Amino acid sequence: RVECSGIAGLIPLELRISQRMASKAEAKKQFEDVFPELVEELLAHLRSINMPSEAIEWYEKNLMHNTMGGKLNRGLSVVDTYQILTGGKPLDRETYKRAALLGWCVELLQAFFLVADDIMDQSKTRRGQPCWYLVPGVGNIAINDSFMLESAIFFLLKKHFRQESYYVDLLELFHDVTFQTELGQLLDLITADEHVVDLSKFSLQKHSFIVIYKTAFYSFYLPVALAMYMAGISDEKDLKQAHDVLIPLGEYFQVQDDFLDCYGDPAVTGKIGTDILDNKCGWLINKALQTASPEQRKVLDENYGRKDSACEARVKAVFDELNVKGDYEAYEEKTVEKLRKDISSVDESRGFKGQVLDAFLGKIYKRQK
Ligand code: GPP
Ligand code: MG
Ligand code: MG
Ligand code: MG
Repeated sequence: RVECSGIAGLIPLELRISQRMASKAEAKKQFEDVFPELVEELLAHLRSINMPSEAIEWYEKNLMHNTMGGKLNRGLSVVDTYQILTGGKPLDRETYKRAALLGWCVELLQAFFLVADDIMDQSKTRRGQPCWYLVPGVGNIAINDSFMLESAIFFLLKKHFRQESYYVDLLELFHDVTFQTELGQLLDLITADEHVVDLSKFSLQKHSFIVIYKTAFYSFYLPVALAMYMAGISDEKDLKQAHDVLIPLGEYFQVQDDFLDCYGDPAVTGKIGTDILDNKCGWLINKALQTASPEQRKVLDENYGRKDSACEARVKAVFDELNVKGDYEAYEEKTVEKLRKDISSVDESRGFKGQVLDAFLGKIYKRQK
């Protein structure tokens, strides 16, 4: 929102926007600066058990290649949420580092999922670089590397949060959310048979389950719930208020991901879409199935999920004929309107704040990457 009155009104709009961008980049830089210290703690542990140096170097590369280089929205939102919940003032150095550590644990969880997901989806690039399993010399070792990214979370939590009354809550949260994500990934994978294409297995209802479980819990609910535990604003009722907006928000985010898989610019998203080739039960194919004529349905049946770029192009042509892009734009507007309404009715009497949810919505509305 651009304010037009008061002192802000005297500063030219372009300058205010560039200041906001600068502070966003600074916030990211400040957050990034915490990571090398955490890597050092992990490597120091390996040294302490006399792990040979080649293994220590390998773990360092795994951590750096797979955890850095993304948007870091999930991790940053732990810090942002904590700051909003504690009154909005800048955090002192120690408090900042603890909130950032929890943020990095979300990023490590994400790194663990993405390394494994790229193997399962046979993706080629991630964040503009080759997927980890495709880096020469890595191959199947990437499977163990993904486990080691997950273990880093529990090592760091134990080291820094073991004495806190909410330590068990943090552990349970990471375990529950990981299980939820795996349940979503399971349905995502078994609905996308590699050899048998059967579009009658797809539905928007199944899609909704897949995306809520594989994405919404870990990307949206987890960062906010972590910050809420740390801030001591973790009444059941407030966790539920956060959950009830963040899950639909996460569902909307993954619909965007499905849209960008087909219509995004790889130079901007950093990844090349594979959903049509992979026979995925994505949002676009489900929308197309709702309105396809018998002829268009035949083209979809014969070309969806085939590992062939000519088949992929035929599917995209049907998507264009059916204007699924227009359906997506209408979905986006309708969904955002409903989310704004739900956020405005949040009960703030116990300290939880609707602003936390607004900040998320602001970050993803009309995103291109
Ligand atoms: C995103 O799906 C979902 C995940 C990254 C969760 C993976 C879960 C595991 C238990 C491994 P996606 O395949 O659409 O993401 P992207 O488009 O980034 O590959
Ligand atoms: Mg996947
Ligand atoms: Mg994938
Ligand atoms: Mg995707």
